[in-house]
Amino acid sequence: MEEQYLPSRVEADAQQYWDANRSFEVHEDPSKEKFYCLAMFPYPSGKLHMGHVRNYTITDVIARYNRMLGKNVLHPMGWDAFGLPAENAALKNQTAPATWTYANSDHMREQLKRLGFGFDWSREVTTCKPDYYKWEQWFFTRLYEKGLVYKKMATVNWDPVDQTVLANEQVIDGRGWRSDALVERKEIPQWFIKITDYAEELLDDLDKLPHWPEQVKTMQRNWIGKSRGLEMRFDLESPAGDYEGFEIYTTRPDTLMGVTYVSLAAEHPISRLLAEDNSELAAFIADCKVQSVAEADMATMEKRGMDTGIKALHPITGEPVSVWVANYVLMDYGSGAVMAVPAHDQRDYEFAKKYNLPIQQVVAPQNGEAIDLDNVAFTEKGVLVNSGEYDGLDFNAAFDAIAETLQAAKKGQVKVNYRLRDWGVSRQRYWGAPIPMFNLPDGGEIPVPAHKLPVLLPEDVVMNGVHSPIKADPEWRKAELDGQPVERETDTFDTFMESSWYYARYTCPNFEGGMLDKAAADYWLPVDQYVGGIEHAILHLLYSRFFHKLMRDEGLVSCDEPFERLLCQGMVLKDGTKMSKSKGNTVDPEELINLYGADTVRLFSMFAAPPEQSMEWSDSGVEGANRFIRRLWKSVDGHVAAGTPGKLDAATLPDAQKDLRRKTHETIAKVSDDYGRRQTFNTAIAAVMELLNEISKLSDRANPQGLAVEREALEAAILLLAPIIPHASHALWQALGHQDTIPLDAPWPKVDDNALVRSSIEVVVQVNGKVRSKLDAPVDAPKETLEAMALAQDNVQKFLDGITVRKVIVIPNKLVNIVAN
Ligand code: ANZ
Repeated sequence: MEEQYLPSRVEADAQQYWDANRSFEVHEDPSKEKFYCLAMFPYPSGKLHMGHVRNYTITDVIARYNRMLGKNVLHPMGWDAFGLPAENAALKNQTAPATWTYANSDHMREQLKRLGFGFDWSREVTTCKPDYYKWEQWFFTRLYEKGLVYKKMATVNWDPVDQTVLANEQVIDGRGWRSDALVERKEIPQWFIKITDYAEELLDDLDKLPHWPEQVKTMQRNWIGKSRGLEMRFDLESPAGDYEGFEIYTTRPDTLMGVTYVSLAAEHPISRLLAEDNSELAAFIADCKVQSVAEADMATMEKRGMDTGIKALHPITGEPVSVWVANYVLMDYGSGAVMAVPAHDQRDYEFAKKYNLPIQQVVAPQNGEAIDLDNVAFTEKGVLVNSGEYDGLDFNAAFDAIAETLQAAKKGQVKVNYRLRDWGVSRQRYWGAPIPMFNLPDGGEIPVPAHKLPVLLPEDVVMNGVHSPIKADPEWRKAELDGQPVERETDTFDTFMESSWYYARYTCPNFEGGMLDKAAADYWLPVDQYVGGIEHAILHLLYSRFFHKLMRDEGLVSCDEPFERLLCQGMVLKDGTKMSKSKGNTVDPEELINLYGADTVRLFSMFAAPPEQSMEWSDSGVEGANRFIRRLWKSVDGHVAAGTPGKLDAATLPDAQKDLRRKTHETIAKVSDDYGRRQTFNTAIAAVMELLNEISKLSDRANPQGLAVEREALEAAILLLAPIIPHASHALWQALGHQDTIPLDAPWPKVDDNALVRSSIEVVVQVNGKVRSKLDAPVDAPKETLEAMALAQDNVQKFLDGITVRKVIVIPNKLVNIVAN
């Protein structure tokens, strides 16, 4: 072997070997346990950053580890290739988005290869290619036929100068990024997929995911937002037009007797009707339209409203209460109207304070304490007061009693609501998969029939920065169906559509007979280990889970959930802040590879922190990782030069050699647990570092037995590190004479339980509670022996000088404490 560790040569050699032997190409093999390891695929933005390196090192380590356990491991890679950045880059660089995207993915593929990631490149999926999005389009038409897709008016950002829709990212301080015009909200027809039909299952099945981080499941639960409440009717004192009343939805029917007014959403039909002959109200409603409807903004924004002047009747007391229009009531939640209980709801409270509306307490704390309604609402549950016949009831009893009263009066019923909204998938951008719909001359539309799919997106286009090239070109939309002229839809899909099923397509990326090859999908799915950023905790993971259930119901897959185990890796920080281009604190992985080699980069990124915690970048840490590999290299080199090991005869070894063997097997046990159960690769590396220290301390190269023990220790170290530093391991394994196997396919080392048995153990000796000595005692020595050994120690004798031993406490294999005075 080379005496010097030369990473560039070592890495090129190993990569060539893997390439030539197609080491990472896998096929379904029912005789083997499968393991599907997946990293969230990258957007081809130009070049890899350290976040990618960390993400893909984690999956590569897990994939290689499972392969060494004997499993058939699928570890694929591809490109989340559609999206707005390509359009922006196209404008800036005068290239077509496709050209830019393909060039970037070519470059990044080479970078991934240089890092030695064991991807099965024969399965590469590129979502902007027609052989991929064709099936997405086909699936959408299937969903349409099943009634899971519909069209409705929905709001977009409209740039009145450029006459175009803007993505949220293109609205800067309320103005168009290009025109600087004030952006308006405009309603246009858009396509939706009925994810709400699956809300209950998406919620319930979170319980089937014990290996997902609790935090992610909580975020999904909150996003789905299931609540149980009461829908009830408030009649109007006198009808407004055709309206004799309206429904409200509440999760707190126990507060019903504290209602002091009701509020309608600005878009509520009664609000609109009343605005017809109330110009002030009309102006207020128009004003509400420009405000944000984002939930976070709704909570913090100033509560504003207007009294409509009409009255509604309390469903139990019949008392009239005023009807307001309020900016914090959403039209698309519940029924777009709320009963306001200022004493017990903070939004209503702020509103009532502002407009001087009455505040009436109807709930008191369970413990009888007084509440102070001068500054905030009392929003906890408690016992009813000032509520007539319901006084004294707790929340559940009040809920049931009031529900019963209203149900009997046909004025209300129990209702479950979800915060989750249907998924709007229409985008007015160019660089996406065309929505496969034909618009008909009479205004209707039909899905593009399967034989006319894919609806191809032209790649050779010139971007002008204003309109999507397929919208700007009147020819593109022209099509024909059964001899009739029809028009292609020019909107494209939300790019979350592509990322929602790529994991399934990897199981059969070249299948032409359908969206998925059932046999392949059933063999590989679900993904056993998914790894990606926490920023995808909600949308990407929810949409993927939804798509999986849709595909299951289409008969394409058999399991219920796509991702068995989820790991969300932490951020890469530098100087305490997230590494990012905008902060200018990035480190270029490529430069690091040139300096130190890929193995060092991989080792450092796994050593710096456990995978789900953030890791701090440190130059000295990188150098340390590199030094460690060189030290390992030197150990192997010295070992090989020292001669040929004999056959290991464990029984006859001297103690120091037994100790080294024990350390080797303890390390194997620890590292196996760290890789498998704990997924803490940093402590696994630390354990191998310790082993290497022991090797240098205890090795005895003077005789064949000593060499055999050292050989066993070094081989273990190399195999245990093989998933993390695969190139160096590849070379070192060969240097140790393994010409026919490579670490990649070597079996994971096994613990020899006999080697773990200790012949002696360290026992601490205390005099009056202070440590005075340590004994090397035989394992399980009887109490009397330990006591005698302890008392014989020189240092113990010294402290007992002139005093009398009163008592000796012995904890076998651990401690002897001598009490004396
Ligand atoms: C009266 C009440 C009293 C309420 C009280 C809360 C506390 P979740 O749990 O998220 O489902 N609400 C209902 N529809 C609304 C809409 N369209 N826009 C804004 N708010 C709406 O929330 C249900 C609660 O949110 C409902 O219960 C209602 O206020 C409000 F002490 O009714 B509550």
